[in-house]
Amino acid sequence: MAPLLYMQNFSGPVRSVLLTAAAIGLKLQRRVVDLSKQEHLTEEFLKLNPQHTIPTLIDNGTTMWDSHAINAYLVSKYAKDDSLYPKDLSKRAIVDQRLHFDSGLIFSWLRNIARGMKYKGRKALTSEQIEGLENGYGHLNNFLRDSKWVAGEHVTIADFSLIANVTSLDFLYPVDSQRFPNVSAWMKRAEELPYYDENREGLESFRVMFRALMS
Ligand SMILES: N[C@@H](CCC(=O)N[C@@H](CS)C(=O)NCC(=O)O)C(=O)O
Repeated sequence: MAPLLYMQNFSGPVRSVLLTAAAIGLKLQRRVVDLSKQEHLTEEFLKLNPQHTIPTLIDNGTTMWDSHAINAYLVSKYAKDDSLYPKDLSKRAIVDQRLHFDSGLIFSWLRNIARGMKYKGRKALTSEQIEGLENGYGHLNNFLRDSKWVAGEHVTIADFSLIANVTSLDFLYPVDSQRFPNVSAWMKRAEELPYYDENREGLESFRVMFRALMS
């Protein structure tokens, strides 16, 4: 049976899993968990994931969450080769560093900004948030200085995590193509991936949601 993904596609972490599955040609069963209806806080969902986050995946009786862990698992188990998550330890270390950069910095600012808008009624970014994003965009621009993708010449799951979250952030605080040209070029490059629609559709839902919150 195909792995079951609990999801809502406005979420960047969810979109990174959709990109990974599409890239390896894996069909997922999709079950929407509507955060606005607090479906992630039901007893049933909390039994699966007490941290109540999406994406959450069930495969063969194993439940897991955190998009980065899910993506590494899916590639290791289902991909026909290891290019998206190399087995070579030196290459993998770079991919892992970028994944942690996404978790610890990029997504962490996205979550901070999104929660401020959803729960505190903020309509714009604070100066601290802008500083955090400028720092994040700057590091990403450096990672992309000598390579097409964030961890080298091949697309990896680190690109999927970062592209999903950076395209969301780009709506909230646009990436300045003069100051961060490598990031802008990488975002355009990602749009050419044959499975990029997996990001596009949910990104549009994200934009609709946050356009309303910011107006
Ligand atoms: N690091 C996690 C973050 C997951 C996350 O925070 N997802 C958000 C939606 S974008 C969520 O489920 N929020 C509901 C909550 O935290 O209660 C991942 O990459 O999967």
